[in-house]
Amino acid sequence: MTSREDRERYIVEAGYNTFLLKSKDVYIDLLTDSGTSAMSDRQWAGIMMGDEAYAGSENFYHMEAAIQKYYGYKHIIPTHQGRGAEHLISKILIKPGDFIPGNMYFTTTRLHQELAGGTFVDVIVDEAHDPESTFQFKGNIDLNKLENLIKEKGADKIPYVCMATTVNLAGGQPISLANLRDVRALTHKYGIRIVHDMTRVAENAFMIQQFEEGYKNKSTAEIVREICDLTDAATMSSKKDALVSIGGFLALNEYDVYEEARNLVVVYEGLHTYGGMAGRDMEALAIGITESVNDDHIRARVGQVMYLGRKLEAAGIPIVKPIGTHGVFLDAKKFYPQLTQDKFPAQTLSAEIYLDSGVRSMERGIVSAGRNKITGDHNYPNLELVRLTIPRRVYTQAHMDVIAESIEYVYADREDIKGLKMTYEPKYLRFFQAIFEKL
Ligand code: P71
Repeated sequence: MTSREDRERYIVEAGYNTFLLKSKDVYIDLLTDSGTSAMSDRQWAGIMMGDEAYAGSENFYHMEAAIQKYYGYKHIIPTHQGRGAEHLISKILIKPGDFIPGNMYFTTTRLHQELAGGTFVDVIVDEAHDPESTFQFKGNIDLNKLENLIKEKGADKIPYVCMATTVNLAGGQPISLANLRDVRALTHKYGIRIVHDMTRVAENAFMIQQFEEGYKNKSTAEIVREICDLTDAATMSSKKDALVSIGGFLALNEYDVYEEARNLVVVYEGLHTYGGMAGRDMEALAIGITESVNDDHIRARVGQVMYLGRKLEAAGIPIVKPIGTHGVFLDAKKFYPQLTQDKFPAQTLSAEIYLDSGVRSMERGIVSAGRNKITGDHNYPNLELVRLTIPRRVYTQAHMDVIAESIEYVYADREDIKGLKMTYEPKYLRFFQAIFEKL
């Protein structure tokens, strides 16, 4: 624990950017659920069985078998984490001038699409951009937006649709299977692939089980498989759903694309049987995948997020509705209506929460959205959010109570807040390293 006085110093030294705080100065760490979950006794036992051979490690085959069994994809390329897989698939499938529709952007995903010469186009349903809308499947793709784009640009300019389960920047919102089946039918009609960002697929499957008609008697594992079977390829950051500290993969059903990826991975990541992962980490992943689709685990995981969300809702704090699966997202525009978006309301709020209690959160608003690659202006996203992200199997309900109490204090003190100005801005993914000063 730290004192308020300590934290005043630390946040200035970190340039009001929670990415730049030292972890030792953080009390409850809600920056991300990425690589921060606790591994089980079985996973730690698996770590001891690492086969660190350069080529053909036994652990690779265990990981490959788990992916094929639970997710059903045919060919697997390990990568150091999700963005390694995004890099490879973007390089292989995107030509300069192409368009990549997706259910809302993700920072690293869109950047790799742009670096490959493509342009990301958001085709998520309008409800996803409205924090007040209680529509249950805000991750859904708007079929009219997608078909209009295909007609306007031509199917040959669209190498794939990028479909995420769940949608991180919308607030951890799920897609429904009914919607995915419609997207599948439409993309078949035009001969377009679906590439699945399956980073939080088990959490999405759980929401389908709870809220989509016809799924309450299906297991999370069965629903996960049904989602994957409707897609052609997948990128995975195993650091989330799959309960490991590091790792990812690219999964493919088309042999030709696999062959190219298997060749390219040796340039950027490592040999195709380790791709940047240690043998022991591939073993932990094989076991983590099995645990991630366990119904009791996923109910407890999402249940804890819901617990925090309901508490904040009951206290009248403006949050994104419905409550998502990996965190609770605070609506910074409503929290600080006095701040225009260029005063970085969400960045300001995440700093104020840290100052109050040492709870670390993440900005997901104008700083994360970056600049328009043609005009150079800030992108002004409708969603200006602070994410309180819950790591899996780490914190107790008592921690959730402390977090809620702190947010209530910060909310009570909201009136005097003046916002921030950015004094240093890196070229890529600026939110990681940008520096701010108090206005
Ligand atoms: C999260 C992260 C980690 C992160 C990444 C970028 C900025 C801040 C934090 C990573 C994801 C993700 C989705 C849906 C791909 C990646 C990249 N999320 N897709 O939420 O959520 O995976 O980090 O393993 O490279 O904190 P990677």
